[in-house]
Amino acid sequence: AQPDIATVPEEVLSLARAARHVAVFSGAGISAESGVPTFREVQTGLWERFSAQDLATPEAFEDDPGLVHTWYRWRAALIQQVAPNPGHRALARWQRQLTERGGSLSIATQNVDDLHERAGAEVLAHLHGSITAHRCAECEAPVELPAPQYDGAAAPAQPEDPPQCTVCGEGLIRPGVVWFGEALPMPAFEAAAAAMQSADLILVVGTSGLVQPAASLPLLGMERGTPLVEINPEPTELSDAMHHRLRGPAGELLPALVQ
Ligand code: BJW
Ligand code: ZN
Repeated sequence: AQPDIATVPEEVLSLARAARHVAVFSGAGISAESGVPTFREVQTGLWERFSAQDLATPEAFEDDPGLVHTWYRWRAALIQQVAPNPGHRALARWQRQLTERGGSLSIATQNVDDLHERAGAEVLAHLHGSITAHRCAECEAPVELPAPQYDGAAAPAQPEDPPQCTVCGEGLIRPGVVWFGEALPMPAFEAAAAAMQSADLILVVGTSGLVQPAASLPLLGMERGTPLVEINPEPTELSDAMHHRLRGPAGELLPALVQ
């Protein structure tokens, strides 16, 4: 037997082979093996004293726009410097295979990175926005910023102020992401809900399942009895609701699942 196949039970392999419409709900853990830190990891450099949860808020941006802006620019630089991993690539491959056979694989991600896309997959829903999109915090005008100049490997020594909006002349430019207390983009949320409700297999990959309302999306499959499979090295808030729990890194388990 091939060693990597042994980590996925036969029952789950046969679910994967039989599935025509797969829905994937992904979180920071799928990008961890690419070198993008998850939200519950301890931060370094300028952000040492802050948790990611504290920085991802409108209040943090109001209190210290430079700190939050620089954090996002540094993360954008890091994301730009890293590459998709075998987990992202396995999903992209499976999406192509299913689409060719008249099926589908829908990805609803909480991640603001573009690593699914760079692996060749189409993403149905970016539930928490995108780190490369920007808009005015006051008038909401969309703005394009040049690619960040930081070295993503090292945190910048000094915070840098965000640019000012040239449309209204008042607001500061903020990242096009969803912070705590903000509403998720409705079209993305609805598309993800529809994909979960029509799937015949749901994969929950690399998420702690702590952040609502996104974390409730895969549970929509329970109404139809759709098999739910979790891929995560650790138990999560969603684990109890899963029919199968595959404990290990997504970069190894996803390629083993997609034959
Ligand atoms: C691996 C791995 C490997 C490691 N392979 N796996 C009760 C009910 C409903 C809501 C609330 C509630 N209490 C509070 C709320 C509100 C709040 C919330 O949920 N708070 C909780 C913390 C309790 N939610 C909100 O505020 C949301 N908005 C909202 O509710 O709006 C209401 C409203 C309606 C109408 C009008 C106005 C308002 C918004 C939530 C926005 C979340 N935003 C962030 C930041 C995005 C930008 C950025 O990137 O900076 O989204 S926070 C952060 O958490 C980010 C993530 O997408 C999200 C989820 O995190 P994720 O992806 O699960 O990562 P981690 O780090 O938590 O977990 C990583 C996992 O990977 C771990 O399990 C590891 O084991 C695993 N792993 N290596 C596989 N190799
Ligand atoms: Zn403006």
